Amino acid sequence: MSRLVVVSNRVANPQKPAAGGLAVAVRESLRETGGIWFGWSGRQQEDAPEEKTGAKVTVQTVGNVQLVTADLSREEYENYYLGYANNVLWPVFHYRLDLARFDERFADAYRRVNRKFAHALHEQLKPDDVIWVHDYHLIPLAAELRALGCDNPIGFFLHIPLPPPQVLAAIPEHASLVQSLFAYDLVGFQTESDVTHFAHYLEAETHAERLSEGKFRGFGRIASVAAFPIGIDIEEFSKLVRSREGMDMFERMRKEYSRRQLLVGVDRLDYSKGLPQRLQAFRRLLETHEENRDRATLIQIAAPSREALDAYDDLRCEMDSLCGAINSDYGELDWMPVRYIHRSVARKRLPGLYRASRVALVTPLRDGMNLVAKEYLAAQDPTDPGVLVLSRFAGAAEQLKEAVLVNPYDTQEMAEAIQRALTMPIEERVERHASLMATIRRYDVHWWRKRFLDELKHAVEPLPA
Ligand code: ADQ
Repeated sequence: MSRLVVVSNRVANPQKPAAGGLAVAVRESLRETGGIWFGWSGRQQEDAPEEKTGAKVTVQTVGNVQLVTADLSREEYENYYLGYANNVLWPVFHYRLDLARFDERFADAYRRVNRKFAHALHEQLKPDDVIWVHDYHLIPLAAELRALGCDNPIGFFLHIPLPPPQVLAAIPEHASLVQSLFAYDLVGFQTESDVTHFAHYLEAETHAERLSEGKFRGFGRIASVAAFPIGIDIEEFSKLVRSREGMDMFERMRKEYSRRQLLVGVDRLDYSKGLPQRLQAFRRLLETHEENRDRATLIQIAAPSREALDAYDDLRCEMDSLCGAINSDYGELDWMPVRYIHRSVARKRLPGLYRASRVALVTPLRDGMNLVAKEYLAAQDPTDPGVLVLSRFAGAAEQLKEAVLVNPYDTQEMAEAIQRALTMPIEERVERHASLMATIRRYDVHWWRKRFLDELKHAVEPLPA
């Protein structure tokens, strides 16, 4: 069996419990075949001229897996990571052209770091390795590897949305970004609408030709393209629900909020997650459905994220003031409508919190998939489940049709949807939950990994004559 080489921005120890879909899938695939997990070490070195060309690489062996990490210089961290990845690709791919900062130095650093990573990785490769590259930080990696003579199968999976051509084309380097995707044998997106955006881009902006459903010839290569909606590890999550810590947390929350109805939101503090819009809708709910006063409590956990960027700082201030205003306008001596926690919460505490919550608010303005939506469903008691209120603009909405779908930009609609979720009869809750569970069970993280790697194998088979 071929060795698997996974490349992602950050690397995690495969023997430690994994947080999130990517880490679970990677850990499992690597354990099975052995291999390499390559990425940024998370460290910044003082700028040094020799680091402009070669990467300082650290290799750590964990079982049959080698964790290979490379440092960034301070300049690379600023221009590649903060600059191009998080000030250009992240906002534009989430349709936020207003937040993008186009700067030639960012684009230059992006290419340079991808080239440097390709050199460092190339030295570690064996001829029959299968390479799986993840996410927007590393789009040109395969092109750089091909330039070094690498002809291994290489697949790419984009965890975030791909915007429509008119938005993508605002990036000054859009043509070379898309061209570099053709260096992969397989390009995977989260949803069918991302695949459609890609196909429309090719039609509008390139001479690439569609050979068959999901197969394109362009720039001298053939690339397969398909949607692989990422899932969660249902078994692992159910174990967390039943664990002592999971049950303790659930009991504690249930006791604490026995007179109340609990709503929950769990996100990274990111402008794509629609947090201010969610709070406005919750405020509207209290305004227009007075029976929820002194009764509904929203616990919003927002893990700090990318704090070095101004847009995130602005969001933090906005959230502080929105939560403060709701609590001071509606709070009572013994009831605060919003409990806002600007910290990350240990993963093992999430299932109990989810299970104790009658409603989950997963209302991003744009999201590649959103795993919190799936985790919330997996944590419910199937005989008395809570209700998922889900943004129609989360990738997950393509699969989770029985959730209460909302437009997060429409405050009134969202307030009414929350009210509907809070008052939904048990029969309807049970029915919706059962269908949603069938979907996330079928399309779990194991399905995702296997389907991607199987498709990658097929993608490199020669076309019939
Ligand atoms: P993220 O934007 O990070 O991921 P998401 O999928 O919701 O978004 O979350 C990933 C994981 O982080 C989940 O397992 C969740 O439990 C955990 N998490 C989130 N907020 C947390 C908090 N405050 N405290 C503790 N844990 C928290 C990107 C894309 C998504 C895509 C994933 C996977 O933006 O659209 O679903 O990758 O492909």
